Amino acid sequence: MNKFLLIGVAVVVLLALGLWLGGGMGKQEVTGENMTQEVVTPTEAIVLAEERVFDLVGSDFEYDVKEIRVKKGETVTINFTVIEGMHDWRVDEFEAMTEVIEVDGASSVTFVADMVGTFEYYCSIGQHRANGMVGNLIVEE
Ligand SMILES: [Cu+2]
Repeated sequence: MNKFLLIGVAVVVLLALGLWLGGGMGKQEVTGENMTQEVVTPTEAIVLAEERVFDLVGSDFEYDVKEIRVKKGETVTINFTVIEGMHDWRVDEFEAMTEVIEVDGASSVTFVADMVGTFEYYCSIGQHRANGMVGNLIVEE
């Protein structure tokens, strides 16, 4: 009795081993149920940091864009031009600033918006800021 059981177990083990090795054991039929399916996981999309570009025009004494909204972590580029007077664009919190330019001039600055909040950008020339040459950079989570 014991011997029979042992042989039975041995056969089952051998069959299982045969299946596992992919060879099959002679008469043993390989059914779909017992086959291991290869699971194909979709390749994770590579998420590139968003790059945001804004064109701003300065005049006496305002920016044509008064609010810029970005997401935290985005790389922000400001392309600044002037159609009147002499101005710059800067945000102290990100130590971002363009050059001071005059009409027909152009200056760009790129920075990473790595803090959430509302930050005032302004022109640093004379009393321009006090005269309202400001805007808000809003960085959202
Ligand atoms: Cu100005």
